[in-house]
Amino acid sequence: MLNLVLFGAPGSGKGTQSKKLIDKYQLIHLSTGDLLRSEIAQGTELGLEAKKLMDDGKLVPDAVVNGMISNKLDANKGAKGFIFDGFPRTTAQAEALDQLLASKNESISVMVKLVVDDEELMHRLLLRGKESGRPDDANPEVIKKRLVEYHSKTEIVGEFYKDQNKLQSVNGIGEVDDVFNAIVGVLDSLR
Ligand code: B4P
Repeated sequence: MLNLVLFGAPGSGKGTQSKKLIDKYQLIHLSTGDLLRSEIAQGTELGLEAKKLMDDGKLVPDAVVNGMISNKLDANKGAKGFIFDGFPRTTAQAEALDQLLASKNESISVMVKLVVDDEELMHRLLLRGKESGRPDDANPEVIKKRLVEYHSKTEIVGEFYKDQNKLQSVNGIGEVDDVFNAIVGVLDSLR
């Protein structure tokens, strides 16, 4: 199985690259952001709680996202592998994911970190906010909060995988296809 953690700050291109990677490697895409937005669209209790936090640029509680991922792993038995997009975002989530996969005799193959500076991230997210109307992308103050959350709680997750010799960094600035080819280079070197 190929189990990829696609990692990076908000707007670093995780969702963009995931779409291309699932086509090439036939992996199941698990985006906690997409799963949460689907709960919001359905108006579930979980969605209503998550919306308040997301609109304010904050992370959703670990137990909520861990539960969603566990359900999705169970629902996709026999998959060739998974792309974890936007998950794990805290060390507690990374530990929970390791335990979940170990219980299925699986593990993370690699974490690919998309490296993009904050100025470029702000520019991309404001642009997406104008085009998509996503509430968390519309307001520069909320984007700033998301970047603070990333630097204070999420960036350290890279160390968790570095300690396992699984962290690979890729330049996330440049043409989408060039970033994609760099990720493919990392994944193909694992085979
Ligand atoms: P996510 O949905 O994960 O979204 P994201 O981090 O904002 O975006 P992503 O990195 O996928 O960017 P994209 O490719 O779309 O999270 C949203 C919120 O959900 C979080 O703030 C949090 O509240 C909550 N949440 C999600 N997971 C959680 C978890 N595990 N724990 C707790 N809370 C959680 O790219 C962005 C833009 O850049 C696009 O417009 C794209 O076109 C553009 N772009 C991409 N690549 C480019 C390139 N190479 N050059 C120029 N532009 C590029």
